[in-house]
Amino acid sequence: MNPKDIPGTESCSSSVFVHNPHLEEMNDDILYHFGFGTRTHNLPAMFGDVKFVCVGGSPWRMKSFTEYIAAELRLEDPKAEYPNICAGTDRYAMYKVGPVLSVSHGMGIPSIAIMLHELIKLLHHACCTNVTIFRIGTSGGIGLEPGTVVVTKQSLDATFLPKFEQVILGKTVVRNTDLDPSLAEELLHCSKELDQFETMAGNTMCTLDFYEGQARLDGAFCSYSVKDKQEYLNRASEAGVCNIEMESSVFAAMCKLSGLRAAVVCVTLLDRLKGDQLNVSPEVLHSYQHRPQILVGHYIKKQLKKKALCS
Ligand code: R2B
Ligand code: URA
Repeated sequence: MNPKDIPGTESCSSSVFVHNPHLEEMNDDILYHFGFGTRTHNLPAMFGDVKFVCVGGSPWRMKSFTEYIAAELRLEDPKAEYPNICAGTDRYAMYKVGPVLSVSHGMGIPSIAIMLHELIKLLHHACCTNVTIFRIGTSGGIGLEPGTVVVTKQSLDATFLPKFEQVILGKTVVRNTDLDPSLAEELLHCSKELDQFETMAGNTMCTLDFYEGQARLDGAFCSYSVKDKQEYLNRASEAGVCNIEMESSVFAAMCKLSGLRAAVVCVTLLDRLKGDQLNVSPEVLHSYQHRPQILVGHYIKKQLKKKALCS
């Protein structure tokens, strides 16, 4: 459905692109996993002012990001509870404060891909323009002090190639995983201004699994030796991989297709050259997980300040 067909949005045009001629022929588009529809929800009224989207694995973390950014931007309402906008479904959670939308995506490529299809259509139907999107998350580091924040230069697959492959109609389609280099640069600049924790730029390996897919020795199954594992992680390191997670490749590919300026900011929870098990205390884990939020929060605050000065 064209946003122009929604009553009251005749002059609307979005800079978030969908590439699907079939949408034009639909008179309703149900965003099933969010619990919205273009006929039942006035998406431009609900989301038209969104300029920043922050996505991350856990619903709890995305709610806490919303509370944090509300306080940072002084948009908090003491009475506000920040309800989950997707209350009709428990697949994903979504929160909004001012121009900042925060959405959970679950774990792994299939889960984030479904969410991104619907998010991109939502932003398009809502006539959003100039949207910047961030994935904030956790990862395993390679040779880094736990707690280090990595801003992704390039997302690589488990063979260290910068691509995301998807089988469509029985054929493998290869998409590139470029992220916005200037946005990554600006985030690194923000980290220097903050000077609160180690932040670096590096490649991020995106895998299909947390255990064997990331060369762990502690899964239910393991058919390789300690030496095989070390050799694989050393090869990853030689390919510039600084951290390993499970969503960046499809995130980069889909954001690029839709014209969204995108960055991936993940904190490392452990050094994979030293071990596999995550045994940090809940308090330390909590403080590490907050770091990408602090960095992205600082960036958003700066951008909004700049915009206010210009207007
Ligand atoms: C990081 O952490 C999760 C696995 O524990 C996964 O979603 C990821 O990318
Ligand atoms: N998330 C991952 O995908 N891997 C880790 O080692 C830690 C968090």
